[in-house]
Amino acid sequence: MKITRVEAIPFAIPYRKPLRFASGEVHTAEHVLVRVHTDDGVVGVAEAPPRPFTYGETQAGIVAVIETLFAPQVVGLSLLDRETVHTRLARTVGNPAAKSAIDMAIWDALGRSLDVSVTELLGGYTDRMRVSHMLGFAEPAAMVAEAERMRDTHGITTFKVKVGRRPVSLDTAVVRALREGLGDDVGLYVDGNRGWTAAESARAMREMADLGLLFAEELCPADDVLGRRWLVAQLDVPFIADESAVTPADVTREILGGSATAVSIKTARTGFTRSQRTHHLAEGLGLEVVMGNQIDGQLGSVCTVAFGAAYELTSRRPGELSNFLDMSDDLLAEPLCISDGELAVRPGAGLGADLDPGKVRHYRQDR
Ligand code: MUC
Ligand code: MG
Repeated sequence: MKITRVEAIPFAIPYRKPLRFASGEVHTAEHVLVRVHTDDGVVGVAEAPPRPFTYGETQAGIVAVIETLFAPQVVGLSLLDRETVHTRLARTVGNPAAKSAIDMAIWDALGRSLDVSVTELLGGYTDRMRVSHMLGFAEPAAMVAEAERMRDTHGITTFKVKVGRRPVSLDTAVVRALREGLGDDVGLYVDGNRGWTAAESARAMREMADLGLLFAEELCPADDVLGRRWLVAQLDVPFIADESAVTPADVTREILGGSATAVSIKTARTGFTRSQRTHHLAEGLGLEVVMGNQIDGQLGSVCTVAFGAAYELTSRRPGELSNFLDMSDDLLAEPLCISDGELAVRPGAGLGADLDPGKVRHYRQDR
């Protein structure tokens, strides 16, 4: 179970339609495939999605930091040395997606070595999650049509609506159209990706007060410290910290400071080892948790559901597991399938996600 090699392979797969939101847009999944090899011939896999507009990472930067800094720090360790890996990688600041992909590929390799699933290794609470779909910016009619398609094709009945445009009525009109078009049985929440001021956020939430929202997420920047506390204090729904709370220390700071009342866990940026810490912290503090989506491909979504299904708290709310549906293709040999509004944990050891070697060859960008 000794780690002998860590590969970082850049690949690019276009989206059928771009995802647009207040802090950026994504047209192509320019991710990095990470493979951790052991001396027994086991290979663990995970993917790192760079999000330069949120965390400063780029595809080339992820490859470089893994090859030059992180791989040499983990080669020679055992798959069981996950805390040592975590401590060594934590010596370098930032680089959340690069660190997380290494961590998750190690857990995958460990599960494969022991012939148990990652979900069982983590906690084994259940084997599936309900799915929430993230709707990017578009005209109201197009967003309602997309939500209806997701409901009718995949049984999805919870939607996270991207907001944060100006004037705020652009977005409040969309949320109203979704509620009127889809009825009271669907769950709706909004994510501003820091696009509004605190005052704009408060106005928008007042305009949407009759729409039965489940949550509000990152409507304004956490760095507007007093404005954000003022906003969160007046809301009657949980306010989710997403990009403002990457580490457990960030979560503690945001929650105790009154700048959020719930937390998004994204395995793409905290892997499994750190996501466990955030989960335990959230449980101890009594926080709502949503398993978030960093615009993950299928492999990333496999990781999210593997973690989310492992605990009662993370599987209580629908997880954001469906945006890979907008990609034109993927690397998995057996594609993921969302049906009746649920995504099941992959059967098999580790993450249970085998890659199609032909697709890896086709989409990789380094040869
Ligand atoms: C989200 O929840 O904010 C947008 C940017 C990112 O990093 O994740 C997405 C979704
Ligand atoms: Mg968010």
